[in-house]
Amino acid sequence: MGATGTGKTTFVNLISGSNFKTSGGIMSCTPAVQATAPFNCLGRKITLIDTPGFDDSLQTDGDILNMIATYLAQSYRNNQKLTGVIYFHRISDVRMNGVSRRNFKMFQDLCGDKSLSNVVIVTNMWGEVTREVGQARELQLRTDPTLFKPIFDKGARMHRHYNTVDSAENILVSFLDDQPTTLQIQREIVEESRTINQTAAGLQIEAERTAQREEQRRQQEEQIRRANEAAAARLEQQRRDQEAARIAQEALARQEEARQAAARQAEAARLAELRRQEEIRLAEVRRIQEQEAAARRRQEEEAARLRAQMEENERRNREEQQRLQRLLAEQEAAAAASRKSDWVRNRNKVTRRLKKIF
Ligand SMILES: Nc1nc2c(ncn2[C@@H]2O[C@H](COP(=O)(O)OP(=O)(O)O)[C@@H](O)[C@H]2O)c(=O)[nH]1
Ligand SMILES: [Mg+2]
Repeated sequence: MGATGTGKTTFVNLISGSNFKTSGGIMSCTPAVQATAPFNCLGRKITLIDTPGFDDSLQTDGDILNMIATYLAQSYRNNQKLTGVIYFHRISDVRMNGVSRRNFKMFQDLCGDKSLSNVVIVTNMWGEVTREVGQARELQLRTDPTLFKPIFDKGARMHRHYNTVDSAENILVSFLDDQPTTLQIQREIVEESRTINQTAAGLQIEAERTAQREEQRRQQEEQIRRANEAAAARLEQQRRDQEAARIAQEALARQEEARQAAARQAEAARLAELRRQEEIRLAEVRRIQEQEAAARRRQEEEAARLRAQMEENERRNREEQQRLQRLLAEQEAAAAASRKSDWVRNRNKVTRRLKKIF
């Protein structure tokens, strides 16, 4: 067992002479559990069982578990016990990534603690790293409690594989003294009559699915929350923009109002000035008219006074004339009685006076 691309099929082909398809890239090439034909090795008849990894590019973990579990359960029912289980790990991997950890977890759930003394962790691809780096990583895999240490503590072993038949044989040799074992999933399905989903591995997959769904739900909620926040922010921005536009509009309206008020004021001042000038002009006209009227009145009064004076003069003249006529008549009458010369003199005198008057 082991993650896709860790060299399981290559190992199986190398030691068994099989010709199972290996993968050259990220696509997995072991679509199903496949057993080699029994082959002779180290004086024993051996059958190797190759499995796909729990990170198949085409099948779900559930599908792969179904295949492996069904195969193992059937083997157990057929009384074909397993002598050893190999878990492959590339020493060239810089660290144990998520895929490797998930595969290892599934591997543990399939085996169970009781089979760990039949388990060998095989590290391969040693040619890809320097000896120092490889040794350091091997030590870490052996001693880090988050890596393989827990299963080593419970009886599992570790071997290097140098991609040679000798190296592969050495690994198989290490199983020669082991008693055949029953894996946990075989017990769970055959002896405890659990469905695959009820096995530890099945429950693990279900827990992962639930965690995935939970994570998806959380991400969706997060997306919705972000979208809502973005929408709220957009709305808030729109509201602010509208508010700014409203304030700007109000300011414009106030400016326009002030401009109109100033224009009205200026117009009112202009009209008031016009009115004032008109009033001044009218007052001037009135004053001139009054002056003219006064002059006319004075002229009329003067004319009346002159007329009255003339009338008075005429009246007086008439009276004087009458008086003089009377006097003349008296004198004429007296002349009859006085000297003619005197009368003549008097008459001449009166005549001169009359001429003066008229
Ligand atoms: N350098 C090196 N490459 C290997 C070794 N074993 C497998 N490979 C290569 O790793 C790739 C994946 O191998 P494969 O056996 O299909 O891996 P599986 O998916 O675990 O069965 C192939 O290109 C192999 O040629 C090894 O021991 N050393
Ligand atoms: Mg394979």
